Amino acid sequence: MAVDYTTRDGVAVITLNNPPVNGLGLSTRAGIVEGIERAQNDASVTAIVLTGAGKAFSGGADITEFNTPKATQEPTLATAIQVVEGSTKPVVAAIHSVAMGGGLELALGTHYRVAAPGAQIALPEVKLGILPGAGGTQRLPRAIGLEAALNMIVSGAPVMSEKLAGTGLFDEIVEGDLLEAALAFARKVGAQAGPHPRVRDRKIEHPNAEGFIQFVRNGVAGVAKNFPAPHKCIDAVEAGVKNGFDKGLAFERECFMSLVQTPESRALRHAFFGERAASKIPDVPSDTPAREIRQVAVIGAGTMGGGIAMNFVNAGVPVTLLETKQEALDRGVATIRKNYEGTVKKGKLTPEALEQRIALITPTLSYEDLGNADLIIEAVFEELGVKEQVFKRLDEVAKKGAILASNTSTLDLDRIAAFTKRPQDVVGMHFFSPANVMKLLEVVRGKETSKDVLATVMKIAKKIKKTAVVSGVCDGFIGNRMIEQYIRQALFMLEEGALPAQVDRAIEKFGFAMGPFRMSDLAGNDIGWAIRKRRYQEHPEMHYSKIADRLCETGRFGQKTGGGWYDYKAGDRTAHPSKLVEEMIVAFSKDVGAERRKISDEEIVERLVFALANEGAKILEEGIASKASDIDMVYLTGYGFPLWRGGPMLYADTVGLYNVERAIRRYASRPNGDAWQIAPNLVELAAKGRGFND
Ligand code: T1G
Repeated sequence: MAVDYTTRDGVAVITLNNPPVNGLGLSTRAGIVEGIERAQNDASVTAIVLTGAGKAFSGGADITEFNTPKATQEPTLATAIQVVEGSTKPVVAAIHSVAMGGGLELALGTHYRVAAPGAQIALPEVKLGILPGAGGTQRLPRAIGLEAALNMIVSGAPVMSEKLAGTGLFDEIVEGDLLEAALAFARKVGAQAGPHPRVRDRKIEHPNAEGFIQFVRNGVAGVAKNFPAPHKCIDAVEAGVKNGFDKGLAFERECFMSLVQTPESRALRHAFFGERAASKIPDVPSDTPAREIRQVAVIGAGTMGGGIAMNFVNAGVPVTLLETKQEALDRGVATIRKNYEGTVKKGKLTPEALEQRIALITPTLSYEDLGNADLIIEAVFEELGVKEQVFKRLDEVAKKGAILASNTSTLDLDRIAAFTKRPQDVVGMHFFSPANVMKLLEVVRGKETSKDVLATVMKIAKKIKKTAVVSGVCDGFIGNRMIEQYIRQALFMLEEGALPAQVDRAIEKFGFAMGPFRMSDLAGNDIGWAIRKRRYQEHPEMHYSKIADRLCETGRFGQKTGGGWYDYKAGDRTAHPSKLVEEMIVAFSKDVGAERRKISDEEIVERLVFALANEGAKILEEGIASKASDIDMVYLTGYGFPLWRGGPMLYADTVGLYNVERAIRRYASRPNGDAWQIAPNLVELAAKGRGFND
């Protein structure tokens, strides 16, 4: 049983004991009910303390049980809470560390609550695309008032327990030994005659509940247009305000049962677990000892190097920043300072903290100063010869056991590792620009990269708040290899009849932050041009539309040249459809003998997103990525894929691989269809009625 039961001087102590976070799975719920009943039947017991072992009071319902029979098997959490609330002997919750979701709802069913300071108190269900489904929308407003409760429920954000002192949620905030204090409190109330106070019996007082609820609705409308849960949270709280506790509880249950089935909730839960699963590397045991990273060095103080350095100083890790020329070094440090000054202006950083961070950066022109670094990351010019010079030099100066990381996004990491005598210490750390902002970090595993290097990089990635995903060595790793197929389809569609604005609008309506043409104009069309030129050399068999080359030949590299796929006014990033480009596209179609036709938005979305999923399937098959959720995390955190769709692989699962296969075969039979080489594992899974994420 995931619950322990003891008695201490006439007080029963029920301890949730279901590591890692005392998730309220079926056995835990059954244990709570059994403990309460056991205490009722023990005449020597006058009161009950309910607490959690380990690092949480409770992290809530066991999300792994969702959409399985266990989730709704009695005793459900609602039943367990009713049993607690119905106990004739007072139940005192002793809360520490974490009381979230169902964990807080359970505590709200007790008669009294004492908490240690520093505990995270939250109803984060909305972040999983659901809502508190065990009375939280009804009890929390009665415990801490309508405004505070609605803010917590709709945001899902944690509040520290001491901030809730003096509210109806906590009877005491305990600085010392929490259990002893809870036992003393229990003995005190156990001596008092019942009935003991129930949160559900309190009133929700508010001078203008209707007005406040409308105010919250207006606030949510903008940010939650693709997420149904926040709206339902408000509906459920409102139902309780208007129709009383019991009706509100019933309505909450209805809302929960409908939300938990939504694709949005599936996507958000997928992202929750995907984020955690990404840090688990199948053949690297979780207890692999990590190397100590006390000092980092970054080579190259350009945009990437500067951003990379900021990640580490933000986490309090000192960085030696190396450049080859003084003015480049000065410029790099000045840019970092300017970035921080911007953050100070926004009130998100104090001037003192800015100086502390800058003080953690040691600029240098000399490789000799890198001798004490535990991790050295190069972010120099993307050319193999330059990397060779850097890594040969690092091999000479870096201390034994230092990790040598390359930020390369397109070069072969194994070739880079071979420039050193320590390939086992070489790894890829591919940051995404701007490196101090984008959460994604592709950790590229060379064939010689040692397991403890990987374990170390995954650990330091967590410290600098990155979502690290391990990729094998291939051209473009995971993200860029897939985006190449996405861009290929986008270019073909221009040739076949679409225009840049239509393609961008269609995929942005699907939910991408930015369509391929606006993105290319922002990043610089010359970057794609250089990659294609290399591609034409290396893979002449790969058929590309030359339409983008035609654009680049006119020097239209995008925002930086005042025009690309779109026209731009000086100092304004707004993309204006370009008549000149439209004429160029139409003329190009004519030159290549392509019959222009109307292309539907649906076809645009299918060809772009299924191109991602199909390439992702090959990446899985080749073992470049170890799990489909890793690929989804790459797209959710690095490429602006809509969170509420869960990533390209989950989206393909949601559409159904049978339908994805049929669509791909349809496009493969049309002009430019040779670009569609359908992934064998996609076909196999479709035939079995399964998905990538099963
Ligand atoms: N269910 C199942 N597993 C969970 C879990 C949960 N609620 N919370 C965490 N885990 C796993 C997690 O996957 C990881 O597993 C390990 O615990 C450590 O997590 C009816 C229906 C609690 C603040 O949304 O926010 O209650 O990778 O790395 O950084 O209304 O986990 O080790 O195998 O995050 O110390 C609502 C979600 C559920 C809280 C701890 N509750 N969890 O953070 O550890 S829905 C939540 C968290 C609900 C009711 C509804 C955090 C944490 P593994 P971790 P951490």
